[in-house]
Amino acid sequence: MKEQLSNILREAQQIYFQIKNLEELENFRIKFLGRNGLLAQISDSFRNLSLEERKEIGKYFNFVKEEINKLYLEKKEILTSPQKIIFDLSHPGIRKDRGIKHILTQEIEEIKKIFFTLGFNIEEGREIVTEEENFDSLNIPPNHPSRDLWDTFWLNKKNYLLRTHTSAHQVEFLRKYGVPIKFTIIGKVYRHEATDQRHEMQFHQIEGVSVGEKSNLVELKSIFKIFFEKYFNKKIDIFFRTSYFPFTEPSLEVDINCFLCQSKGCQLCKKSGYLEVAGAGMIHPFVLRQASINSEKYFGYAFGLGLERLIMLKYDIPDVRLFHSTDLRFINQF
Ligand code: FA5
Repeated sequence: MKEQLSNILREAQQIYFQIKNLEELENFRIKFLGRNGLLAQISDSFRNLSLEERKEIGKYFNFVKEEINKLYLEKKEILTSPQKIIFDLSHPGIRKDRGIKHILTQEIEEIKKIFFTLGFNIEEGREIVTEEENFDSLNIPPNHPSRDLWDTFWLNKKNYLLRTHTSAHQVEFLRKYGVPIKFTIIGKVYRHEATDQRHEMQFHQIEGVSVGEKSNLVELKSIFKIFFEKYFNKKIDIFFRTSYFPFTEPSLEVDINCFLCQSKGCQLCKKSGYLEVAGAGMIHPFVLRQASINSEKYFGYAFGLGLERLIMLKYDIPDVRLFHSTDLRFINQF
């Protein structure tokens, strides 16, 4: 009888794996656990056993019945609970959206690669700098308007601020590396100003610095030319305008044709037909001296590119504020 019972249990375990729906499950229940099922039939024959035998076989009977009942309840839960359907390999999958790198991160990686191939070390600096680093070391006098509350985010700790430009690290890395040297600093900068289509309070800059005995403006212009052609993957008209920065002499501003109006003049380019993408120039001897570099022997050029403006030109993005919006329709395009 014990053998009969173990055969019943084995059969129930085999059928368990073939049950696909509730109707098959009900047949399972009737066959094994029903009033006239296999277990009920076998229990009828207990009458012919002695008390001792009945005790022993009764224990095993209860064990088998309990096991089959467990199988029944387990399958019932699988068939009635929706989560368990994931075990059905024929069931269509649930589509999950995958995250992507933000366009700013993608382009920073691309730009780092280009400058690396042009021989520049890649640095990041810090977003919190001292007044000395951001202004004094760059020949920006104490009464200069850029130190004003309206341009700079000052921190509570005296003399500390959120860097307003990546130039804040020029002297630091010149001191660290010595000359000759070429490096870039890529990262976020902050300006306390009103935002519009071209201006954000928080944006990214790419600073380039090169100091050597022969660094000159012609090399600076070729670096721009090569960089823009590699970055935009086409020939680009670049316009150099004379300008003024206290830490460069001579100073330049660099413009590129406005993509939105094809240089006809629109709101984005303030009707000029061009977009300013960088400030640049030959490093002022004052700055070289701050880094203990002999300014009679060594010359340097530096530039600061606005990353968001470059990406706007590359992908025809009409408003800089879109970069920090959480609009997935914008973010998922790239
Ligand atoms: C500077 O920040 C200088 N430090 C650049 C420099 C470096 C000059 C080395 C000489 C030598 P400027 O404030 O013009 O310069 O900013 C540089 C670029 O950052 C601009 O050409 C523009 O592309 C971008 N930019 C400036 N302000 C904003 C803003 N509010 N939002 C987005 N991009 C901006």
